[in-house]
Amino acid sequence: MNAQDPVVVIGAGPAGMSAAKLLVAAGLRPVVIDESRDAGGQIFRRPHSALSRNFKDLYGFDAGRAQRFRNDFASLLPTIDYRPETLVWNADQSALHLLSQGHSDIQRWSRLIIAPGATDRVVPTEGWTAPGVYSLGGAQIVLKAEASLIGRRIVFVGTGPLLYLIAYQYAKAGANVVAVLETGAPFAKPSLLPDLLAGGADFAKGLYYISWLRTHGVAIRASITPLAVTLDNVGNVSGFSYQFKSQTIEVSCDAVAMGYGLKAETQIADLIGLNFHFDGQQRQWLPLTDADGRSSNTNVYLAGDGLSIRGSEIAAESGKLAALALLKDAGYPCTTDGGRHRRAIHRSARFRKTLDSVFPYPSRIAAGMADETIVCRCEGLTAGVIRQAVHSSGEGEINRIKAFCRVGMGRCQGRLCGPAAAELIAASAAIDISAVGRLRAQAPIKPVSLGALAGGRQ
Ligand SMILES: Cc1cc2nc3c(=O)[nH]c(=O)nc-3n(C[C@H](O)C(O)[C@H](O)COP(=O)(O)OP(=O)(O)OC[C@H]3O[C@@H](n4cnc5c(N)ncnc54)[C@H](O)[C@@H]3O)c2cc1C
Repeated sequence: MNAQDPVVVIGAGPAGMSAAKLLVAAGLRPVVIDESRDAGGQIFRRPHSALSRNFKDLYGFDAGRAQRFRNDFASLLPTIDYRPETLVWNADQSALHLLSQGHSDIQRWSRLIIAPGATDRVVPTEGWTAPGVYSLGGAQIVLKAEASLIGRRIVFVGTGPLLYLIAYQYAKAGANVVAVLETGAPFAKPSLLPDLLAGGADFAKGLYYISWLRTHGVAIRASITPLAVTLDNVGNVSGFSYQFKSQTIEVSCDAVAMGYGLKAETQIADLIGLNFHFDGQQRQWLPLTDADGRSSNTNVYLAGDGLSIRGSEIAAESGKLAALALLKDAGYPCTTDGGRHRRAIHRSARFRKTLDSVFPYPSRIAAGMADETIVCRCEGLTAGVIRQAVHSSGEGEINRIKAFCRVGMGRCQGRLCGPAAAELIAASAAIDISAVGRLRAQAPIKPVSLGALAGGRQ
């Protein structure tokens, strides 16, 4: 570490910006890097500048928080070195490799806060690579950023709170939401009610979305097994079929949004060489930190959904903790020890744990995919090819299987197919999912052009 180098924050979402605010309050001028055009992260994503939409339509119950975030950001802007539209595509123990508007650059850092958020977790279903099928988060980006809909008659399938939120946002925006199909059984366990009530306003919002959808005639079905996206004779989405209580049902639609919870964006942490642990509750590998976000590298801190999937309010609290930890470690005087933020995170833990059990990643469905289903769309690999690689090699570690069949070797580097491929490998090798390991991150963590890296424009 060179103390002359700046403190850098990756991510201008709730986690990164709440960290930056405390760093500025302590007299620092952090570099804040974000690949998006505007600050706000996923929850406060802004519409394209040519579109005018009011806050209530865009952010619903979160409109007040979105406005506060924007005001805070505007007052912070002169005091930070803000780099929008800048992708961190590689990282090591002293520098970040950046790409901004077709130009590559290197940013050295003395201390680093990593807050890159999360991405959708998908379960491949036959037909999922057809045009007209979107991830849930992708569908929301189309709506929030472009004020557009992914189709006219849309099926929402998957699990998790975002399933209902985004179906509700689409219905409110005038879309015909044909059905919301849930793989979990969230309404089947009244005994969990006290733990869910601990979620307070978040739980109330979830109930509101569900009852709004129901009272507006949207069919909501739980405990379903997705079967296939059906296509018409020119390859466009024409329906979605699923199994419900041993019945096979097909609904007609022209678009499908699917998502099964979120997956932390951990590639930067991995490239820097941080330690990870397998979180059985979230069924994913997460960077290992102490309660304040200190990682296994003494100069690197993590916060937000990129550390653990806990929602936007906890993302902001964890950003503050990471900033306080950094300031303390770097010898800056701190007026607070972070107890308030730690307690807020602790209070939410019961609710988050229950949410994870009510909306589990459907590992059984992922493991049971039909042999013909494409899993790794970058490499065009089916479930059958991955199973065959496990059986013929006798291996069960995901990087070994990658070497045998190229799963996760394509442009997305396994960000999309990794979770489902891991379930498939675990089931085929008859080992626990934690024994499958995690795909090692490789730069570039997102697709970048060789021309841009060579110094030219994209
Ligand atoms: C698509 C999507 C939509 C969501 N919508 C909602 C919603 O409407 N309501 C809700 O309550 N929760 C939503 N969530 C959950 C949500 O992510 C949060 O709980 C919250 O936004 C997390 O805050 P964060 O700061 O940790 O991450 P984020 O808000 O995701 O912010 C992370 C930031 O890091 C930037 N970034 C990531 N990788 C890089 C990189 N390599 N280089 C440079 N910049 C990078 C991103 O551009 C982003 O701005 C959504 C999640 C996803 C994935």
